[in-house]
Amino acid sequence: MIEVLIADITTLAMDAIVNAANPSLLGGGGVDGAIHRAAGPELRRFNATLGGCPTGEARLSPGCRLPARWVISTVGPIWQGGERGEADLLAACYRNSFELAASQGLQSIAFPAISTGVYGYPKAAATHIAVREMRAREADFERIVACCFSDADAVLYRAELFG
Ligand code: AR6
Repeated sequence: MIEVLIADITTLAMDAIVNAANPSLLGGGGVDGAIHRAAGPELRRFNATLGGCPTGEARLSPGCRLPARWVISTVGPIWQGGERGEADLLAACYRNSFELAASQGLQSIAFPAISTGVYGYPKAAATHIAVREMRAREADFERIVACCFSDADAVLYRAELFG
């Protein structure tokens, strides 16, 4: 089942929450900053052992002090106008995150709107890709949550899902 929630993703008690990280995996602003603050310094210490993550890929970390059991960090593309493979890279973020979760036997996973903040991906186009990739894995998970940080984002997700 795919659900749209308006929430701070750090509050969600899921098997995994996905982080919209940067390639260092060592923290940053936006949802990445919020997740590192809520998880505590253990997350940064663990991630320092991972050796970074290229754009489009995903890495698994323990949830540390979060209510979520695991953090899946993925690195979205920086929007550069749309001709630099951004759509495929964004889809890869969702696919690789789902693949990692499935390989661990996880049943519930929440995603933020990857790349749509600091990385500048146009929200409607990103939502279309996110929902398409969620639908592709809907049968494999008990709960898939699109965790929106604003009412406006939730309107986009609901339109894409139910409109
Ligand atoms: N819970 C859920 N969603 C949130 C939260 C939160 N606590 N905080 C922000 N969002 P962004 P990006 C939403 O900028 O575009 C970081 O510095 C936000 O409203 O966090 O992939 C990293 O280190 C937006 O809809 O991620 C990278 O350098 C969405 O999360 C860079 O930003 C994504 O916005 C990644 O940029």
